[in-house]
Amino acid sequence: MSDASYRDAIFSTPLDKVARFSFDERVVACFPDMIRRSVPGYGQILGMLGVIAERHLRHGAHVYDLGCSLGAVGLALAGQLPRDAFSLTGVDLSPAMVERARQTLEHECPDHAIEVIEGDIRHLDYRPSGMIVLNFTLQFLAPEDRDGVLEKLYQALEPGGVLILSEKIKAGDEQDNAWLVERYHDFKRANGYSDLEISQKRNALENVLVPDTLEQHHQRLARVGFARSLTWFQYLNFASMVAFK
Ligand code: GEK
Repeated sequence: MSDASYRDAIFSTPLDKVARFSFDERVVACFPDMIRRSVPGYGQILGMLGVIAERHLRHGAHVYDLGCSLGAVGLALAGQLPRDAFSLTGVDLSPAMVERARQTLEHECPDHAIEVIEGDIRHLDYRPSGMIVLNFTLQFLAPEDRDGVLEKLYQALEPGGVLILSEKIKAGDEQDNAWLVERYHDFKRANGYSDLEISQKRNALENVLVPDTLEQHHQRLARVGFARSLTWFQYLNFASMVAFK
């Protein structure tokens, strides 16, 4: 077992001060465990990306994986598509994530044209692409930065290209939202997180992860130019959308 598979115990002891969540070395070490136990449907979403790419991606087209963390999207696509089917650029702000993603991808799929760069997705010069994936990344940008990034992505997509946007969402109705959040905490409990871990992580993510409603997402996608978008997956307060250019 590699050390990338450490169990996430970051919020298992009381912290003097509530630390703001950040993607540092500590998070990197247990990230695969953390995301699998914390994001309902994470594996199913990754599994469908190759299926969607097979249907929509022009052969040999370029793909972006924005906020790539340890490179799971690249790994998923490389596992399902031949090496000449696409080239991919993963981008992440965290040097620790980028370093580990490079090692993993180099090791797991050396024949695929996959690169990982350290960068801020708000300020990148995007090249023309057939598919752009934002898998649980837009939610970490300040709300006022979200339109600007999506506008750039719309411009970068080739006609016929697709954007995949997976996000933690909130329900517009307060009562519905409370139910989803409570069942989400049950989901985490069932995956072995204690009440202390759940509440400390919730505090650490406050103001760091600001979710939108599905309606806000679809309205934003329309505002930046996408003629059509739909929600293809939802599991509690986590959803994935596809937008077509
Ligand atoms: C996966 N997609 O496994 N520019 C670049 N990267 C950023 C920025 C930014 N402005 N802000 C945050 N990040 C992955 C999971 S994790 C989701 C994505 C989670 C990066 C941040 O460093 C982190 O690696 C990633 O976005 C979010 O499919 O941890 O819930």
